[in-house]
Amino acid sequence: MLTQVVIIGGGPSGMLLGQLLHKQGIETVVLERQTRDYVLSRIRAGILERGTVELMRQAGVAGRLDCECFIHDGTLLSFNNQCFQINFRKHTNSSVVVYGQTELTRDLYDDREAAGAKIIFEAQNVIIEDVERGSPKVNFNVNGQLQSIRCDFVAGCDGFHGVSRQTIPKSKRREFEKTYPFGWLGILSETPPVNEELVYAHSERGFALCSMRNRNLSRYYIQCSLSDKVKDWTDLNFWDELKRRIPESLADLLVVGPSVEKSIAPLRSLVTEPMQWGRLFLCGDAAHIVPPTGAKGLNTAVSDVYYLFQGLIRYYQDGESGDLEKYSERALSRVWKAERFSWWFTKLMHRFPDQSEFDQKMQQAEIFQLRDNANAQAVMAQNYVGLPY
Ligand code: RFL
Ligand code: PHB
Repeated sequence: MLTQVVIIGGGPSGMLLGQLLHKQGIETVVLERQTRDYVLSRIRAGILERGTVELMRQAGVAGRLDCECFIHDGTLLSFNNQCFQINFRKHTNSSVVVYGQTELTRDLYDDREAAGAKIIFEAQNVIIEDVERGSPKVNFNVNGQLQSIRCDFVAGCDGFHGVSRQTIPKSKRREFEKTYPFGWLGILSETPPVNEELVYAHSERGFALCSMRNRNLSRYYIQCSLSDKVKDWTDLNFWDELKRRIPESLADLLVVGPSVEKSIAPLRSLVTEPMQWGRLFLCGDAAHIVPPTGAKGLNTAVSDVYYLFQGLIRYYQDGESGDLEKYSERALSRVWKAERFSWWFTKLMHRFPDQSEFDQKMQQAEIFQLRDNANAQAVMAQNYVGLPY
């Protein structure tokens, strides 16, 4: 098989890159390890920056998103029983939208299928070769048969557990990592959201987040111990704990119901440098991870897609490889800003096991600074709605 760009990974970054390239007449093959149903059953991001929405529009796949998304002009922050708003619109003249990653990925799958562009599900044992010189070759197994594709470039969009990052020799890459001593236990429930805007809650019992997907689908998270198991958390325990962590006025309004999904995710910050090795380019979670507190993971994956798309377009349309050579530098410059914001917001809102009373007072002082200081609010709002590309 022969193509222009092989995209490893059919998550949101791989699918969006594929769609953008397809619209410009550049041929791609997407290799996805899982089935379509499996990918679409993973509950992940819920908040999209404006830049993400714009790129979906540019790819011609924002029809349903534009109709069904919810625009959020601000978010609530709470400290124990006190609650205040960070107003995005006032400070940035911008907003974010609520639209689930699952739905975004479904839209991208539907469009790719309608366009007849190639996607191979259940592609096993992907091996990437010859990226340093000549044309790369990607080998994989499907239905027990070995196949290979020759191409001009490989986009490694295969997430944190993928093969692309590992393909870059250890001597050619550096990883900067921080793990956090807690995880997030999340549930999805077919109940109306407790509040119109998201609520990020700092409490003595740990962090909690009230989010949503639509008018009758809520997503809630609580900080949990890394040793906790999903089966140990009954729905009843979850709701009880959530109520204790959010302001009483909201706890009184909380509508509870059976969970339709429940999972635990560890929190991690990770950046790989550089994000390119020869003709292999890393995109999204394959290159970097943020803790979910700032809602930056998917949005940063999308900004990588933007820079890589620009580079590939210049190459194919103008014969210029300069933008491709600058890909890693450009992407990383924005990645580190998102990493900083996610790390800062995570440190501010969670209880740490080894935290002193002094540390707690510092968190409190900083949260009150956010409450009282318009400049601090503006910085938070600018980062939350997304820094420019
Ligand atoms: P993905 O989504 O992991 O997709 C990678 C795809 O590659 C496939 N794959 C392979 N395919 C072929 N061969 C291999 N060897 C392969 N290895 C893996 C996988 O099956 C998969 O389909 O990476 P991508 O596309 O870079 O997208 C990144 C986002 O998924 C991620 O950053 C976000 O979900 C993070 N995130 C959030 N981001 C936001 O911007 N806003 C949010 O509100 C938000 N909330 C979250 C989140 C992540 C969470 N978890 C579970 C970590 C909330 C949570 C709880
Ligand atoms: C979500 O709705 O899943 C969500 C929203 C905001 C975050 C993280 C996750 O910061």
